[in-house]
Amino acid sequence: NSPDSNGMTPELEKAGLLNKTKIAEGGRKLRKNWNLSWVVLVGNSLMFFKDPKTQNSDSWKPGNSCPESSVDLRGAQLQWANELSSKKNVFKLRTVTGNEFLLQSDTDSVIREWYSIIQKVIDRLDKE
Ligand code: I3S
Repeated sequence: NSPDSNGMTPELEKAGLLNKTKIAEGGRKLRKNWNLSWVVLVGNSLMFFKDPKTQNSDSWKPGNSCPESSVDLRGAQLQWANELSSKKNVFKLRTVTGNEFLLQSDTDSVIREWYSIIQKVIDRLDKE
């Protein structure tokens, strides 16, 4: 049951700090630039904020500061990608539009929770 499609406010699923780098834009490879990002999963979207002031669970709501970027998870692909970095606990998220992000945390449980909740959203959207 999608909270987006019936006009209801989507629910906050998860928010937290992760290391992030974008590695491709529209299928074109980009140079890595790792940054700490405040990541918010709401409804079908994964949003990235860089302003530390936005690091609370209301940061995604209207009237608060805009995300640096936002990813539509519909049709997205998720995979562990430790071969793509010297860092541990790295996964890659690829959008239908060919944007690719690496997300990373030094804490095993943190990165596993993010992987599993993002995969759950992707699976839910695949079934719609
Ligand atoms: O996959 P790469 O190219 O070895 O990634 C590293 C580089 O992007 C490096 O930046 P410069 O080559 O622009 O100096 C970054 O500082 C590293 O963090 C990148 O590698 P890791 O293994 O951290 O993803």
